[in-house]
Amino acid sequence: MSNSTWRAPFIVIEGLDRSGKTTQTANLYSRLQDEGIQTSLHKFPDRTTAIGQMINAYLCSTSELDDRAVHLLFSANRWELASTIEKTVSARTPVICDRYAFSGIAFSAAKVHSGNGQPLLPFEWCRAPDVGLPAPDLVLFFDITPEQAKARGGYGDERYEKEEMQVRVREMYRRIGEEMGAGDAPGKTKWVVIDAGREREVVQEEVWNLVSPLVKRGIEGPLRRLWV
Ligand code: 2DT
Repeated sequence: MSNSTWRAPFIVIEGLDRSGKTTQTANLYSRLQDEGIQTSLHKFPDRTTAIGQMINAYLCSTSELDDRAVHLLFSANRWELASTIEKTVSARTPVICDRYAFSGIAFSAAKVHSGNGQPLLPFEWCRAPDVGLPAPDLVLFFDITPEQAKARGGYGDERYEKEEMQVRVREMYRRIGEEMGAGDAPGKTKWVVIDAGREREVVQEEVWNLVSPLVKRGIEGPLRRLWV
């Protein structure tokens, strides 16, 4: 990163429950630290803010919220951090987020009416509040089949941790990935599907090989905005 048009990358890790996403994110972070690369790590939902606490109560089922209201809270929880992300990459510190706008769309658009199984919220409606957020340079989507997830010990107790829901979420992620495109065009978000059903070490190496060149080389040009 030699002159002022260079900045650090913004990288997002997305994935299904039981895909090993959180472990892999932690591993990536510590490997970057070991190489002397200071990185800023964020997790969405960020349950520490006032908005995040409302989201947490909803996910733990200690509160009920309208589906649209909670969707907007998830988005607001990202907007709270948007300018920090921008400033951090401009200051040449890489940003890694565990979940981002793609989770926002995938989980909300996967909700269905309990009676007739029809979608509760239109896909485009789900995407609208996140339009204009800082766009990541790279998204790693940790994909795992429902069978593999089950073999890893099943899901937890939070609101969305049910097999039927995870199957629909996976389908939504596939749609989002297709729309983002897998291309490598400069100045475009690169969406990479990681087969997270493999051995942890194998996945770890693939992640490292995708992330480390980006972090070491940096990115030329400003951060872009999602879907504008
Ligand atoms: P974790 O288990 O990773 O803490 O996620 N979710 C997340 C949404 O529904 N919308 C969002 O915008 C985000 C970021 C995914 C908690 C759950 O919250 C879901 C799982």
